Order: sequence, then structure tokens, then C-alpha cells
Amino acid sequence: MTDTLQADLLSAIDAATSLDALEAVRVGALGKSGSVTALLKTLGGMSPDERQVQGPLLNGLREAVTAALAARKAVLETAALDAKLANEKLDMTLPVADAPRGSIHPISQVMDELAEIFADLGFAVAGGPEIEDDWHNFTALNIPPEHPARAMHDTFYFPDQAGSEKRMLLRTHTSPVQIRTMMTQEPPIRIIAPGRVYRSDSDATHTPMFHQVEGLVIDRDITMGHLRWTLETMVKAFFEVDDVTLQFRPSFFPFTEPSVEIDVGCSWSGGTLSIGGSESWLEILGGGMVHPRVIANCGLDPEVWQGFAFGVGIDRLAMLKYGMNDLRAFFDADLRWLNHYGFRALDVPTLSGGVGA
Ligand code: 2NL
Repeated sequence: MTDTLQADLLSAIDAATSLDALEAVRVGALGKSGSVTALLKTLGGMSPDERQVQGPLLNGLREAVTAALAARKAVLETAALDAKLANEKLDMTLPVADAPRGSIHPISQVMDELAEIFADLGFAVAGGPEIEDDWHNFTALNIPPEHPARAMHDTFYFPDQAGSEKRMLLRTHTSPVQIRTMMTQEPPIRIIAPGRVYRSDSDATHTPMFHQVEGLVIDRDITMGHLRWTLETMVKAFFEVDDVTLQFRPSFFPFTEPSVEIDVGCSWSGGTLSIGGSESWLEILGGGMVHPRVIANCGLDPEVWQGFAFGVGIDRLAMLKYGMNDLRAFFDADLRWLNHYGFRALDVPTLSGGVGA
């Protein structure tokens, strides 16, 4: 009886030509109401003597069927894989099926370009919180409470702790990143701090969130000459022009003394303004020597350490370099605009390849 069943099952297993058919045989034999399972269930009702004889026989049957199923399964799986390999051909020389999606936003591209340019000059990139406290954003920068310069910044304040230096706000510049760096790192310091900044201001040329890069150098014997050379080198590399003149005009910031606004020389050709020459001047940067009080506020001795700092708007730099005329389009997420002005993800800016190539 078990012999016939075993022979039947083994030939059914051998005859199965697909994994599905094999599975059907397995369920018919070893499943909940399978033929082998039914026989195994009869063991419980047998006398001990009978069970002594039938037990090993039925277990042998189950093992033989299980082993045959596994062997046949391996054969069928190998055959299925061979068939798949024979059928599926992949031509690695064909172009990718879909056009690439997603691109690097011009703002990110400009930040990457500047990071590359300043890395070459020995600057590290520093970052910090966009939600700041009053002390790091203002007081440490020589802008005490009630100072009129605070009014210039159109600050977004959080409602709690009004009037206290612990009052929280959206940073109005990336200077607090430099403050935090001076407070935690030993000079010499050479960093740039790129990032989002916030001011309550919105019209055709201002958005309430915009992007800034500030730079800071703290060392012994630093002068305005170092600032001038650094910014000239930066502007030449960024705009990829050798003939660049910077014009320093006296200005005022509470955190630098002296302070300067910096124009880059431009020239007109065919109705468009381009960087280089000296026909007209475009203000793009601000900077100066870090105020000794700012250095002291960060726990450094201003008799030993001096430095320069500067700030520049990234959005404006991007518009100038890549010929975009409407700032608001930067934040519209319009796919047509992004496809036109975006950069390919693998085109990483390098000095050797041309930072904006
Ligand atoms: C601009 C240009 C500037 C700075 C930013 C700075 C940062 C520290 C200390 C001193 Cl920690 N200065 N940053 C300096 C000068 C100009 O930004 O046009 N801002 C309104």
C-alpha cells in the first residue's frame, strides 16, 4: 500500500514539468489533507505493535517524497533560470531608456562652486542652526539690544522671551556660524558659511528667505590686503575672467571696522553687462576687518588675533553668472525653468574643469 503510493508519488514528481505542477503534487501528498498526511494521521489510532511496524514505513515514505520533491525542485529551478538567461538579453550599449530626471538648482550649483574655489584657498565649509538666539545673531556681532542696526534686519522673531538675549529668531545672516566657530575652534580660522537666511522683506528683488555666503579668516597680522586678494581670486575663478577690478568703497557694518562695500568692474557689450573691465560698477560684496569687540565677545584676545570677514548674496551671484533676471523664479519649482537652468547632477564643479562649465 505505501509502496504503491510511494511509486505513484515519485513518478508524479518526475512528471512535473513546472514549479507550479510540482507544488500541486506536494500539496496533494504532504499538505493538510494530502495522501501522506492522511496516512501519518492513522498512526495515532494504531495498537503499539502495529505502530512499531507502520511508523518507520510511513516516515520513510514521507522522507522519500520530501527528498524527491527537493531534487525535482532544484532541477526545475535551474531549468527556469537557464530559460530566463537565454531569453532575456540586455544590450549595455543602448542609451538609457528614460531621460535623466532631476537637476541641481542654480543656487546649489553656485554654493558648490564657491566651496570648490575657497577649498583651494584653504577654507573649510562651516554650518550652523537656522533658528538662532538673539545673542549669536546680534549681540556677539556688536549689535546690542536697541541698536538701530537691528531695525535694518527685518527679523522674524519667535514669540517667546521677548526682550531677552535668549529670544529665538530666524538667522538674518550666516554670521552666527562664524561666531560659533570662533568660540569653539582655536585660530587660525579660515571658513566660509553658506546657507539660508531670513528677513521679513518681499518684493521683486527680495524674498523672505535667501542665500548667503560669508567668509571669515582669523590669524595673526591679517590685513585688508588679504581681504582684497582673496575676493579678487574668488571673483576671477567664479566668473572665469582674468581682467577683474574690485572697487572698495567705505561703508559701515557694526561687526567690521573698517567696513567696505565692494563693486566689481563690468563692461557693456551688445546690450548686456558682463563682468570684467571698468565701464561701470556692480555692488556684489560687503566686508571689512572683524571688529575687535566681536573677537573679544568670542573669547579671543584682539591684541593677538585679527581677521577679515565678508558676505555675499548667492542668489544675486547666480543671476549674474547664469543670466537669470527674475529672483522669484528661483522658488517657483517650475519644471520648465529647472530643466533650462538646472545642472546635471554628475557635473560637479572643479577648478581644473572650470567651476561653471
Ligand atoms: C553685507 C556683507 C558682511 C560680514 C558680513 C562678519 C561676520 C563676523 C564678523 C564680522 Cl563673525 N563680519 N560678516 C562682514 C562684513 C559684511 O556681509 O553686505 N552684509 C549686509
